[in-house]
Amino acid sequence: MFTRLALGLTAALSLSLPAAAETLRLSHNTGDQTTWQKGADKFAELLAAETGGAYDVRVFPNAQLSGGDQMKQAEMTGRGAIDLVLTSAINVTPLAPEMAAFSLPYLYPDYAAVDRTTAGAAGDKMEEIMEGHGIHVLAWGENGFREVTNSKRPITSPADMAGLKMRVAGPMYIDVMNDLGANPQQMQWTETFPALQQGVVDGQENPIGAVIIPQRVYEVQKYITPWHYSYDPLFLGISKARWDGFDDATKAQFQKAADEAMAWQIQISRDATAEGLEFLKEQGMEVYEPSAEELAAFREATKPSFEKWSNQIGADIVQLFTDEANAQ
Ligand code: X2X
Repeated sequence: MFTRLALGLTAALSLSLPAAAETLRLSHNTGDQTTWQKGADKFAELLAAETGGAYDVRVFPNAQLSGGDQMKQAEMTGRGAIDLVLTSAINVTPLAPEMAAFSLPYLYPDYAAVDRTTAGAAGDKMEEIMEGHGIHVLAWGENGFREVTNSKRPITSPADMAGLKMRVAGPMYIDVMNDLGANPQQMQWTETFPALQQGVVDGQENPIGAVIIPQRVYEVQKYITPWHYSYDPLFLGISKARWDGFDDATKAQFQKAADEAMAWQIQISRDATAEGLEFLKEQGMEVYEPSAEELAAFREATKPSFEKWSNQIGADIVQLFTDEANAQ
């Protein structure tokens, strides 16, 4: 009796339990309320649905898997220590300096120009370069146009940047801030909020919808100028070793989940940005919206770093980007 019951129970259990899901670890380097996190969660959800639960994507925020080092995630993914990464272009420039092309100062007039680039030859070229570093890019997402905030004064012209202690993420932004007369320092994003709070730095720059609002930067910053000086895309990448091990059907499932999740992530980032300035005003921030002439002055001031980084990236690649950015 007991044996029959036990056997019956075992059979019922084995029928009701799906085959063990394979766990994949996904790293990103912002907090758990950002549109990065939401995009990663959406990918996990869509992939589970696509594959009938065969893959369980676990999302790790704040660059936990790389000891808090946001620049190290891509390299770890390239050698298979991390399965999936969702990060922005500027974070992979130590590995692939060409990725700085996306973020050259004042490259893009608008979102349409951005979308032509990621969908076109420039995006293809970057995917090929990342593949060479062991990362298969599944889809492009959005961090966004990076806007400047600080605790000292409204920024209306390059002269207002003089001497401001600015936290930046990556090497190109050090040069751009130097062009503007600021005093830049590279710092992990996870360390930036307390640094702003304690006055270790005066300001920072990040996209409104994807980062500034969900990470509550308005609590420690008074002034924001939407100067659109640099665009930063996200990409969802998978370790090439793992990707190459999938059959075609599995690849198609990953591709579909990634395309849908990142298209959605771009949309929620743009929506949050569009409503963002009003929200930031309500939170007590002072917004300065520069005129076309004022924007031209920032663009003019940042030309030396555009030139310097164009040389580093290579003329052919920069040409691919400028062609698509300026196409009609
Ligand atoms: O560190 C930043 O500023 C962030 C979150 O935007 C990036 O990852 C580049």
